[in-house]
Amino acid sequence: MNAGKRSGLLALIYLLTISAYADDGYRLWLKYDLIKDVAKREAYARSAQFIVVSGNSLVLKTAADELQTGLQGLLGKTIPIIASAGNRTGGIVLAFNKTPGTNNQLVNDEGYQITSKSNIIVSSKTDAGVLYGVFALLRQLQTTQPIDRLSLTSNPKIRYRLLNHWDNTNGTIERGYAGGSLWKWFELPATVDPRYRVYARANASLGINGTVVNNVNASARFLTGEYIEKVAALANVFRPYGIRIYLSVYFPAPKVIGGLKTADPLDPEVRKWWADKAKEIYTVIPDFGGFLVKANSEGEPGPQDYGRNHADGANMLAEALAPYDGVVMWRAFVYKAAGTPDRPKADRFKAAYEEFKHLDGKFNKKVIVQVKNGPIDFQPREPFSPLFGNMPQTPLSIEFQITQEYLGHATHWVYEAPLFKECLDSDTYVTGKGSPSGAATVAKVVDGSLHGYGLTAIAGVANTGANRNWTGNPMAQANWYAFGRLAWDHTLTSETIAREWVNMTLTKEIQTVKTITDLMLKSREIFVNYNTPLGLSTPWTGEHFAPEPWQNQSSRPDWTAIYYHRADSVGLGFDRTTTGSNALEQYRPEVQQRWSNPETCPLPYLLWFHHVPWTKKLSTGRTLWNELCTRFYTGADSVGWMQQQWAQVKPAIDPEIFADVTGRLETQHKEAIWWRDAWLLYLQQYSRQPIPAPFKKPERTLDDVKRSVDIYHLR
Ligand code: BDP
Repeated sequence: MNAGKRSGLLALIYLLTISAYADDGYRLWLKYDLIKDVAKREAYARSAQFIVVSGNSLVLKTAADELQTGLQGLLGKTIPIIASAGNRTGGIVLAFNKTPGTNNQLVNDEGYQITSKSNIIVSSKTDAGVLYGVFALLRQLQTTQPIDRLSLTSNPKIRYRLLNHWDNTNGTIERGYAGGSLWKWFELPATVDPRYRVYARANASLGINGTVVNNVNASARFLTGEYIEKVAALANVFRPYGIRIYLSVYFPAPKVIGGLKTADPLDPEVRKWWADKAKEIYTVIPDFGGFLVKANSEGEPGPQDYGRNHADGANMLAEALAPYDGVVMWRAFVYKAAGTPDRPKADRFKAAYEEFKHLDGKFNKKVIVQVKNGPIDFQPREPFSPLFGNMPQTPLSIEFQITQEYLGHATHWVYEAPLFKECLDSDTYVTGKGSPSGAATVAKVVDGSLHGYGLTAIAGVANTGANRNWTGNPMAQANWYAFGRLAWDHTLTSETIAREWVNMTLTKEIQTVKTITDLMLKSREIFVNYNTPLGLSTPWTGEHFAPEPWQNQSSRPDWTAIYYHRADSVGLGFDRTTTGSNALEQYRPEVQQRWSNPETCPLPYLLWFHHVPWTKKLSTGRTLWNELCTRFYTGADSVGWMQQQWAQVKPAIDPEIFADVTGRLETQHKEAIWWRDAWLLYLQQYSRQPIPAPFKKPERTLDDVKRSVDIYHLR
């Protein structure tokens, strides 16, 4: 074979190989593969013959480049960026206009408008808005929507839309299941991994405009000059994408790295230390976003160590930021000595409200209090935190967890949009200043419309890691995507978001999109059924993975399993009514009324609020025990159904992704049965009831399952 023929053959083999293994997930939803339908492609091309950028800024340049990159892939040709459209039509104009009075349909700075007449015009008051508009336009093409008669206006409902990374200096992640940290602290600032830019693009495509790069259990090192330089190098990469950097801070930093004797927030030297630190940061990162703080929580120090309260601590930091455009996000994830003998009615559920409610109105105007979606800790299902609606004078941000700490880590396929939506759409029954129409939902607290908060924020604990595909489980990319889309617009439905994501990431084949969307929409309920049905929870200490409802030893009562489920010979569940901890009193009377009565309490929340007898008949017609068995069994069986459904999508899915998910589902099925068996065999000791027909009793014994969990814990 001559050299020419041989190289031709090699090229062919190469092409075949890459087309068979083309998708390693790295490109996320920004694939921009060539649109296969020629007619469609040509129609798009007629409306996208050139790009004009009117205005000049770093972010605007990004917008034009992103548009050009996207179109290059989708249309298969380079669309020129030209100085002015003149009389030409059939192009895309990016217009950023700060003049008041123009774009007056745009209610806030980052909103955008897309109209198509003779040209497609993407306009906004700010360059960031244009960038978001560009990604929205590309999304139209990626999901094969028409672009010739566009009239779109979209505004983010929440101002600060952040990812929170729980990443450490040594490259580990507090709760990461997709490899180590994305940030290579040892190499920064001199070496800047190109991947940081890909990360920024992905976030900007969703409208995420901020990122906290380090763990809330923060190392003081992040505030040293050495680390500020590293963080500044990341900020330089994120800036062109409209993303600001924030840092989690270690409250006693003035002592630990500043050499002061105290970190008392009322001490003048401490205050000066923070003011100087802020100045040092803003000198190198002029658009620094601010501080996130976990204080007096789970052993982290804080203002209470000096007899001060959360507001004293937060306000000190806010004052340090006063000269700058930065904010303090002070977390309300606190729980102290719940359930100790001297506080028999104490309940971890009530802790955040007890510590924060009375501070309403006492925070500096630059402070946002960041509240987890539920009162405990990112459980597969929790009622909304009673703080929402109860701090009318304090901007509250909502913190969701994208990383699957309690949702089966990287082996379980759980699409989280329904979880986020369930909380955002919950009615607090609070009446507010603006009294917006409809229910006073958690979303309306968070987006500021209920109480008229000026600062509004939402945070998602990131699920990204150094794995090539970013999230370990390829399906978990959808959770990053869904968080970002909902942060922009919480009225989007879980289904719309799922469809978009599948179309852009996996396939456009109609039946397959349907099948996968359906799987996604059902996945969270399936998980809840085999993991924590009817309002069970598993926030005990450890990795938050293995099932151990028997766990009863820990340094604190609220770090045991038995604290939460309270199984005994009578029944199961935590009584939070007046006969128990009365946590329900923290909600509005309308909520209390519904949830305090076991007959009207929705079944998904039942055991959150009631200790229910095993033989009690539920609204399903089954006894509590039989209902539990039904849910655990159907939940685990449903993973079998997921496997079957997934098998059908093979022809329309990239082989690498198909194989990856197939493998994970197999593991998920085994683990679902493990959880089911662990819970039911353990609870059966108390219920003394048989596993009802048609379910077959577990093949293992309680001792077997306990042993397997012990082995799981071996290092
Ligand atoms: C819990 C995690 C723990 C975090 C904590 C937090 O188990 O690792 O530090 O939340 O949010 O869910 O601070």
